[in-house]
Amino acid sequence: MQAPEDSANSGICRPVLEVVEGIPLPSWILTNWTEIQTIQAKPDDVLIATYPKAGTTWMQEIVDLIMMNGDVQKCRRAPIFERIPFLEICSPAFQSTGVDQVKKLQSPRIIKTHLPFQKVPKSFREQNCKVIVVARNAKDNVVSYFHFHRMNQVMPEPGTWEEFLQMFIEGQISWGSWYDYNLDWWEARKKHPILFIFYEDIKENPRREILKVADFLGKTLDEKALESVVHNSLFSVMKENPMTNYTTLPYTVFNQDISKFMRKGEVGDWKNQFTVAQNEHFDKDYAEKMGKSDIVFREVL
Ligand code: PPS
Repeated sequence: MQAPEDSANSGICRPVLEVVEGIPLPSWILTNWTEIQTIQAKPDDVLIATYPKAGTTWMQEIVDLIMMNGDVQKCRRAPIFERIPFLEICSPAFQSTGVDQVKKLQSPRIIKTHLPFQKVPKSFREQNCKVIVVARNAKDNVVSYFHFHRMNQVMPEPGTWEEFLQMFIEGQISWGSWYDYNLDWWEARKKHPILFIFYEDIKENPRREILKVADFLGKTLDEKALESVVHNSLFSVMKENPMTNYTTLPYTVFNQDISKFMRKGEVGDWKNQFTVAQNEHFDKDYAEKMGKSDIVFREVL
């Protein structure tokens, strides 16, 4: 995915949602659905799978830093969306598709996706590729997603916060239901090589979680390399790094005057957005959808 020309005539406009195999997706993905689904995985491919705004970019940077043994200069070779392409991206805002980008990568290929396990191209499942899933508590996730819709000009219109929250609860937003997504991947980890990491845990103890990721990838980091990974994946560092903060994209795509891509990076920011009534409504619905699962998210009450 290369950045587009910063032009008023670039054909960039907000898409509508289209349901593809039961998942609502921005309409631009449809044009490339067959290519996405038929991509050929390699056994040493690694997927970073996340519901949007759950900590994808953070994990992408952590993984690239680990793969580069903490060498930050190597990680500044290109923007994060070129180093670790987004499998299903296909939009007039970008010159090449995620599938084309993935095909050009050297192995081991690290690939970002927001698809639920059941919709990940079957080749990745057949090849038993490793997957790192990052999950974030639903309330912070929806707040982050709302602000992202406001600034991202190639996502559908978010409407008001009240409207967006209800669409999130109903799963009527891009990449569908947060609830189904996380339950699906949580279940999948019983039969597939999946490392399930929580955003809140990285925030609490980045060193501990980075070591888990390195171990999963079969990498050993010496103390200096580990310190570099911890430091260079801090929110404060990534926010100022043009290779991670998406400022290389023009404002016609990400209008960061509306909201920064690296917005707050906090746990519990939802308390600044939810009303008391919205919170009660959300909690009741959450208990109905997630109550039977043993997946436990923190920091939501
Ligand atoms: S995307 O568009 O789906 O790839 O977005 P994603 O990267 O998943 O999510 C963006 C949110 O993650 C926050 N973020 C971080 N938090 C803590 N530490 C680090 N290093 C970090 N990097 C990104 C980012 O700020 C977005 O969350 P909000 O709550 O909106 O700030």
